[in-house]
Amino acid sequence: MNKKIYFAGSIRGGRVDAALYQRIIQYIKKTDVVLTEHIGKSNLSIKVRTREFDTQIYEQDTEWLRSCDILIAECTCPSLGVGYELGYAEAHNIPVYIFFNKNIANISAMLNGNSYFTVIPYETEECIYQWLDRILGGE
Ligand code: 6IA
Repeated sequence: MNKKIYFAGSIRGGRVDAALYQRIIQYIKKTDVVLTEHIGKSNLSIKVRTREFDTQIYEQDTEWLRSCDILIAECTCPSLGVGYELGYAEAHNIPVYIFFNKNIANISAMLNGNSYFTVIPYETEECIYQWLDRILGGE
């Protein structure tokens, strides 16, 4: 209960799964705190901004990463930013869970081959929620 969760999902990598991110965030929020609620917003701007604007995002996100209890990533839609966040979390000893829909995508060998990460291939969305119960329940 009340764990701080950093949810990672693609933004400039593509917003095809934005509605799924939103449902996952709402599910986590029933019991815990999501630091990155904006990831699920349907109207999130993916337009490239100034370097200064992106610096603020980087500083805020890495601060949240350092302070979170768990990183949960949905990686069906590949994203450079999410890949970076996964490595950053590993470097800071944050537990990392990576979901991807195995009927739609393959996962990078750099994630699947790293035993630090818990990689969870799923076929139905319901599987995600069953896993979240285990992860958040601390089993
Ligand atoms: O390379 P990507 O853009 O797909 O990287 C996505 C990941 O980087 C997400 O998991 C976020 O944590 C982080 N990220 C990328 N862009 C933003 C962002 N943009 N805001 C916060 N985190 C971001 C500005 C949106 C703003 C207009 C509300």
